[in-house]
Amino acid sequence: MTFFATADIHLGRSSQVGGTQHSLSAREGWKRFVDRAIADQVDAVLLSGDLVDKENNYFEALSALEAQLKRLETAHIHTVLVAGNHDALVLPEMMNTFKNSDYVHFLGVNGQWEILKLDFKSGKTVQFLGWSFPAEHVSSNPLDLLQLSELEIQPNIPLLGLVHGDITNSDSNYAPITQASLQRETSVDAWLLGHIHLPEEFQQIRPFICYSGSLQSLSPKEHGAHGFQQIEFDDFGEMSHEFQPISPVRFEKIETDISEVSEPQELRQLILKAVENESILLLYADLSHLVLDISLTGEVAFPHEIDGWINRSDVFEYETAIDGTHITIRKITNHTRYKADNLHLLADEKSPAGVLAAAIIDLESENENPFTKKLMKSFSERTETLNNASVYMSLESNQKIELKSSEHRQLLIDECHRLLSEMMILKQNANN
Ligand SMILES: [Mn+2]
Repeated sequence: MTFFATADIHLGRSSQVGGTQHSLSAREGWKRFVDRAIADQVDAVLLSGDLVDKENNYFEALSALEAQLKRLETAHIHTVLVAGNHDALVLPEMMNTFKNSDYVHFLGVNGQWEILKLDFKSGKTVQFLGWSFPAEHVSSNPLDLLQLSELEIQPNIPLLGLVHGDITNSDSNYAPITQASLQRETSVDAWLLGHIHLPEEFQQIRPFICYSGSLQSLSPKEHGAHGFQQIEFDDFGEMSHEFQPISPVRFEKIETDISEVSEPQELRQLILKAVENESILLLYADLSHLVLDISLTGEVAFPHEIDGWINRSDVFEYETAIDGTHITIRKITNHTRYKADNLHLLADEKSPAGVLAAAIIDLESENENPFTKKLMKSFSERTETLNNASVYMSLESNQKIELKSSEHRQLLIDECHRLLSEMMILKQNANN
């Protein structure tokens, strides 16, 4: 028996690649997923919430959802689904159309755990357990409400659980689920979670616990391969799973060391080589757009000049293709280090360059000195001010940029190297 499990389709949105392209809409991604389910003649499609992106584009989402659920119905493929925070209010309404359907099963309405037993055409039976968001915000763990003993679970029949919630943050307003509460339910074969858009597998032994991740990468934050989990049960009821990439878009970060570079042409060649070498490793059959963020690393004599080279070049116009996948560069970040003959010697000087050199040494070795302490403090205060600014208030927590202190440190190190290289060049010119 075969099931395709995914979540966070967000019908109504599109992947952020250049201008909006019809082929990269969530709606098209959902259709391709259903094409695949029908072609593979799976037994059921399992959807763990946020199928629809809030109430905007209601009719676009409704028609896209309906059209494909009807195709699945016609192909005698079951769909089991629950609501997430985005579609808590609209999904119950949309499901009215399928109230009497033998193939579409909306579980856990009003935040009540629900069990469904399905007999498949192969003669096998599988049980599904589901909980749906009753409102846009839920601040308690839905697993606390689960009483499996009251739900007439049958032993020795596979049991799959669908729930939307946040395993990453116990203070979340989006159903904070703990790993422990999922692990406790050992009669469940697999927990198929929705909400976090990056695919992740938390536990391989029973119960298998995973976020399938968003079906399609919608933004650069959703990096890596995206798709669905293929769940199989063999004749003995043994479960196996395999992640299947299907997203037409993949955002990826690659790194290239440019220590050897001394002029812009060499930098261009190194970037092209990195794109070519790394891209090959990232391709899969359904991928049409690979969008790269390139991180430049290494030690160079002039980190600040690299910024100028990048800004003056038209590298963002570059486009190539391998096996039908378009490859473009979205962003280049300069993480190069100032190549000092002796940073420690320089750090002993009382000059501004000396202060910077000492700051770099201490930031990199995670030591504190009064200057770096002040830098780190003021940096985190400013980030917090930005995050709490009223213009960003309406963003959801998963859309906000929350920098960890290790990332603060990294940004400060980059900036110190840039400043130091600028200073050293000025000093050199003054001496000449
Ligand atoms: Mn969600």
